[in-house]
Amino acid sequence: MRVVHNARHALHHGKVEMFRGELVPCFEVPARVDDVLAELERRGFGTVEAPAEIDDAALARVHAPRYLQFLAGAWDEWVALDPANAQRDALPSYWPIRSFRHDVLPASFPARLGLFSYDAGTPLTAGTWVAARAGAGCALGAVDHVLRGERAAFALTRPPGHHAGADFFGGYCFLNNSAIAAQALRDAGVDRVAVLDIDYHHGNGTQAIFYERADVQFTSLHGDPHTEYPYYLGYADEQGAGAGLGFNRNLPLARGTGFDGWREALAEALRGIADFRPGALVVSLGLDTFEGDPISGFRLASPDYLHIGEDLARAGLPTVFVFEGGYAVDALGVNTVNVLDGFMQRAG
Ligand code: SP5
Ligand code: ZN
Repeated sequence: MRVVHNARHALHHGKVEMFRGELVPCFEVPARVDDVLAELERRGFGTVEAPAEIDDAALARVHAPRYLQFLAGAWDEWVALDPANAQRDALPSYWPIRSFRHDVLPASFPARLGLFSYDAGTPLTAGTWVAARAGAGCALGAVDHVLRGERAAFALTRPPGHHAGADFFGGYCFLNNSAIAAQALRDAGVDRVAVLDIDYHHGNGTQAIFYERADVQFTSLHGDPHTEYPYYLGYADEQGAGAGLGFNRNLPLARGTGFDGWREALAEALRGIADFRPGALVVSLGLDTFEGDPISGFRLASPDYLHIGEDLARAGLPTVFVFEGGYAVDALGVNTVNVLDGFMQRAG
């Protein structure tokens, strides 16, 4: 399988995230991607390559211009507030929730930081924009391979993307790589694109981006938002709106779910995808469903990921895999490559 790897991913390295009143070390660290790359090499799996230079127009097909402009200049604005900020991550502390205005763009940088975000767990750092932009390039590169007839391709990048909406960051995500991939497939002439999100956390950003559209179907398997992040989206009754009604599907599962229950939900998701008759599949590949994940609650074991790959291959669709979450760094390489390996074994 072709692997498009973002060599600039480590330019994004947050120090801390806010958790229960404390700043704790980030879970989303550069070692994650390095571990996957090492396992790809160890198993001689795939052809690893760098992405081509990115066309920013592909970002603007998914993200709001004022949000992209903000991200591109955010670090410089943060340091301009106080030169000492160069040593600190930028974390928001104000949010314009219900009754506040979203149309006004305040001059204050901290005010705009909050306007364009939804949690205090997603540090913006000196290299965030460069890393995220190159990461979107990986998603586009993987799309190109599939458009040229490859059975599948893998965008290996961080920061992840599926929590990022059209104009907000959060959940360690800034640019929605899976949404950018799905939109690029549509723009290249694929009539219907399915996005399947198997990260532990609901892909609220991807859902929101495509919620009113019938040309991109979104399906997500995730921890029940009643108890799991991102809490405010991902419930089973969210089925799409307007033209998109019927093209959004959430399959929330209880914390503690093991592979048997999870796999049944996957089968159900794949039946809905088959009914949609898509021309391509984008998989938001989170590995935080693993039993050893430090921030999640499912109980999948490393060999289960081979079966996930096999089940996905049986859908018979040109497939773009996009790397999302997964924080048990030592097992992340094995689990990720198991999915890809199981897929290729079954895909032939
Ligand atoms: C892409 C992705 O997987 N984003 C997940 C963002 C989750 N952010 C909230 C994390 C809460 C951390 N909880 C720490 C529990 C320590 N026992
Ligand atoms: Zn996740």
